[in-house]
Order: sequence, then C-alpha cells, then structure tokens
Amino acid sequence: MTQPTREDRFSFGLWTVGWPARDPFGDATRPALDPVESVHRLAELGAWGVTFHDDDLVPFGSPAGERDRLIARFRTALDETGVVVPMMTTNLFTHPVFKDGAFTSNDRGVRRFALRKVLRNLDLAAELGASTYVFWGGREGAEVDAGKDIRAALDRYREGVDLLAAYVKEQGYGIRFAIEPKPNEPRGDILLPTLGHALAFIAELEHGDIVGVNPEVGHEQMAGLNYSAGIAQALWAGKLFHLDLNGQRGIKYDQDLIFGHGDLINAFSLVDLIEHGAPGPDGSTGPAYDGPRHFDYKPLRTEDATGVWASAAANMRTYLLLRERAAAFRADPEVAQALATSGVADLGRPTLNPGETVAELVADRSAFEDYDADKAGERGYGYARLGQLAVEHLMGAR
Ligand code: DIG
Ligand code: MN
Ligand code: MN
Repeated sequence: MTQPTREDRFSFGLWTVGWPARDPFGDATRPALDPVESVHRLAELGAWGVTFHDDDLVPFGSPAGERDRLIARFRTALDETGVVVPMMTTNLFTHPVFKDGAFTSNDRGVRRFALRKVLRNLDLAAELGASTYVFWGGREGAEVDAGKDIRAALDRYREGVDLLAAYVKEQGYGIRFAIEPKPNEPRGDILLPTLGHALAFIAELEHGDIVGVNPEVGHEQMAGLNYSAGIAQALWAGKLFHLDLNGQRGIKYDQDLIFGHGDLINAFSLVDLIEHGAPGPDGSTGPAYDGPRHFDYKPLRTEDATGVWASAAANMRTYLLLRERAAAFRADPEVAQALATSGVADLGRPTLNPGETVAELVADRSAFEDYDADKAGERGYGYARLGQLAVEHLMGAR
C-alpha cells in the first residue's frame, strides 16, 4: 500500500514545497507559493498535516489586520481540507536582526525581541491545535571562537527555553517543545550541533520535562552520525517528540533531499525502528514512535511546479515502500534465524542475574577466572548475513 492516507500522519513544512529555490549562488527558480494552495495540493497528495514558521504564513512585519486576514484564510483552507497543524515553529534566522542569533545574540535587545516573537507565535500555535513547537537555532552560533562565550550563550538559551516553557505551562497550552540540532550552516558552528548535545542541554533545563528533540536526518549525517542510532537514543531517553525526515549524501552542505534519496540503508533501518521497534509480548512488533512523519526537505532547485509536487509525493511513497520492506524483513523466518545467530535479543537480557550483587559477581569464577576469553573470541556474530538480508529486503529481492 503506497498511496498515503491520513492515518499515515505525513506532514510537510510550508517552507518545503514553498521554497522558491533561491540559494547563496542563484536567484529563485520558482514563483512564491500561496500557503493556501500548498494546503490544498498537499491534501490532494494524501498529506495529513502542515507545519510552518510564523513568517511562512505572515510575512515579517505585517500589520495586525493583515496578519489576521492571512491567518483567517489559512484556517479556512484547513477547514476545507481537514488538514491539521501538528507542529509550529518560529523564523529566528531570516531577518538581518537575527544575524548573530536570536536567544544567544550578543545583543540583548535582539534576545528580548526574539522571545516576544516566539511568545506571539506560541499563542497562535495553541489556537491552531499544534502539540509540538520546534526550536531550530540556525543562527545560534559563531564563526569566531573569541566572539561567543559559549557558556553564557547556553545560559541565555536555557533562560529563553525555560521562560517559554513556563509560559506554555501557565497558559495550559499542552504544547511540548522539540529542539532541532544542526552542526553548521548558516553559522560556521551552531550551538546544540547534534542530538547528543541537545539531550545534554535539555537535562540542564528547569522545565526539561516538556522539552524533547526534533532530529533531522541530514543534520545528524552532516556530523557523520548514524541517524537511526540517534533516534534510538532519543526514544530510549523518552525525548523523541518529533522528527524531520529528508535525505543527505554525505558530509557536505545541508541538502534536504527527498527522504530516502541519500543513505537509503539508514532510511530503511529508521523506518524499521519507528514502525517495528516496539516488540510486543507475543513476539509481534509495533511502532516505537507515534508522532507525525514530518518531511523537512527542499524540492531540487532544478524543478518546476510539476517537479515540486512530484517530490512531495516521492517522500511519502518512499516512506511507505520502506515500511512494506521493513515489514517483510521482520516477517522473514531467515531474518529471525539470523537475528538469533547474532544474539540480538540476548542484549535485552540484564548482564547480572536478578538481585545479583557485585560480591556475587566477583565470587563467580565462570565470569572471569575460569572464563575462556580465547574461545569466546572465536565466535562469529553473523552480522554480514543479517546485513545482506536487510539489503535484499530493501531491494525487494526477497
Ligand atoms: C531546518 O531544518 C529547520 C527549519 O526549517 C525549521 O525551523 C525546522 C522545523 O522542522 N527545521
Ligand atoms: Mn536541513
Ligand atoms: Mn528541519
């Protein structure tokens, strides 16, 4: 089944299909796209939700009356299509005022302006029913080490996120925050560059209970990291509140390719994890993540309008094909045998016996004094076979 339905919970940022394809080296190749048209076209393709930055819907600096008008017509499109708004975020990176950051600009006036910009959009997010609010600090960073006191910057980042989280709690909005890491671009070095940095930062917050992560495929891969492994750690920490799906081919500028059009093997293991990563009591498997399947990608600059909508559909079709392949992988008895050979389930068994103390471990000669390390070192784990089975399922060869 590769025709997307609302039950698949696919969502797209307005800024994705609406990207006019202006880049640092060239002008826009496509006209601006009306958010209302995006809602209708994405609904026709089978999308369930749309997400957006404040400025995607209401241009920066619009007067109040114009803002109300633009929001009203957007809400009409949502009502007409049934499309929902699961996530919202703030543009704290385009206007020159944010050129040294927003929450961590060295300029205190900019920091206060940024907080007000987020506060206003949080009110709108609550009105539209968004349950997740993303913080991608694209301009929070530096190019000159001496120019940014990182410890002070993290103090200001924490001050901002905790203040906003306290506001959301006071208002009873039921919104959770998701921090989106990225190692660089547009800043030479961005604060909270990877999923691990973000998790460590959240642990230092006063209101970290409502703060999680929104890892993006390409951003972890720009840092040379394994995205599905990072998602597994975010799940392990109970902090996977949202995710940005796209593609990236190696450590280079942020490509924001169609999902699967980069490291396809890792895309397969990601879909396998989030769709089948929660083993049930009877050996069945179920989804390990129940949030939106959100695409944050850019249609290639080479594409015309037809190519834009084909690329949007491609994200969802690729995800659904991978979901089918992962289901076949999990149902294959040869895979079950290969998993057993590799001892994958054994890792779920605690290393100590129930209630075993350190003293009892130390007294256990079989664990050390009588342990034949050389013989144990001869074991073949069979990962090559398991990996080949995954590749063959991915290729539809099984
Ligand atoms: C870029 O990957 C960022 C921005 O597009 C946005 O703030 C966030 C939302 O998912 N992703
Ligand atoms: Mn990106
Ligand atoms: Mn993103």
